[in-house]
Amino acid sequence: MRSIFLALLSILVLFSAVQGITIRVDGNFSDWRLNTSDFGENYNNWDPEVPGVFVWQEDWVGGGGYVGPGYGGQKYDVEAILATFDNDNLYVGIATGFPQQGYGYNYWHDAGDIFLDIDGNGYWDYAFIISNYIDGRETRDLVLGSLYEVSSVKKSLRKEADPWRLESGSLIGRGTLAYVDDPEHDFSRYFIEIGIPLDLLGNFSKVKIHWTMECGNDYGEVIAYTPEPASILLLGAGLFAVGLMVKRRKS
Ligand SMILES: [Ca+2]
Ligand SMILES: [Ca+2]
Ligand SMILES: [Ca+2]
Ligand SMILES: [Ca+2]
Repeated sequence: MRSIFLALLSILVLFSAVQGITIRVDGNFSDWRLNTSDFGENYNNWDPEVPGVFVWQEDWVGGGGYVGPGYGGQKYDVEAILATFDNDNLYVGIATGFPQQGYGYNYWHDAGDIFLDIDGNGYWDYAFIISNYIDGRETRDLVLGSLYEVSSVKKSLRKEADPWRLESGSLIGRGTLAYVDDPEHDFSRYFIEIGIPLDLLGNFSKVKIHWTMECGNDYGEVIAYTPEPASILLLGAGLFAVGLMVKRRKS
């Protein structure tokens, strides 16, 4: 009996390790296990090193305000993109110096949509709307915090940073959105968090996530892998082990 109990316990432990963390879409990254109150303007480590959390980070500003591929300093810095899943949602967290209403002086630059390339095959399937501002005014007529299937995209001012925004597409459904000015720092930093119901996305094994702003001065991309296959494998292996032990005890 004891060995069966231990086997079941190990399945539970493996299962909970795969399940990862619980995200609240509130514009605070403590649920990603990051303590950002200690963070400076640049060179922070945005990787919480949590299994099932996928991280891209590039938090620096070079000479003359270079953020690569363009210039603009901290205001244009895309610092990190994090992604993870629970049973029902894909969550994305973005840290950036770029505000929801956009930024500029001679030429106003608007925030981009979060693009999803399902299975990472080079086609941008979906756009998630996180800003309805055009030239600093909230006049864009899309449903904020919602997922659109992409028909065509708008390009940024830099080819390598494309795509920037949805040009035309159809509304698929609602998700959740927070785009929050970091209350703990004087320099420009915003936390974007979104949740997209997996029901809206269908079945897939990985998704490439992309975000930039109109000028394309900086952009980020991360690939997130769905946890289901790993969980099922582990569960299958665990059940097989229990089955062997039960069989052994009977014989
Ligand atoms: Ca949060
Ligand atoms: Ca930075
Ligand atoms: Ca860059
Ligand atoms: Ca950057």
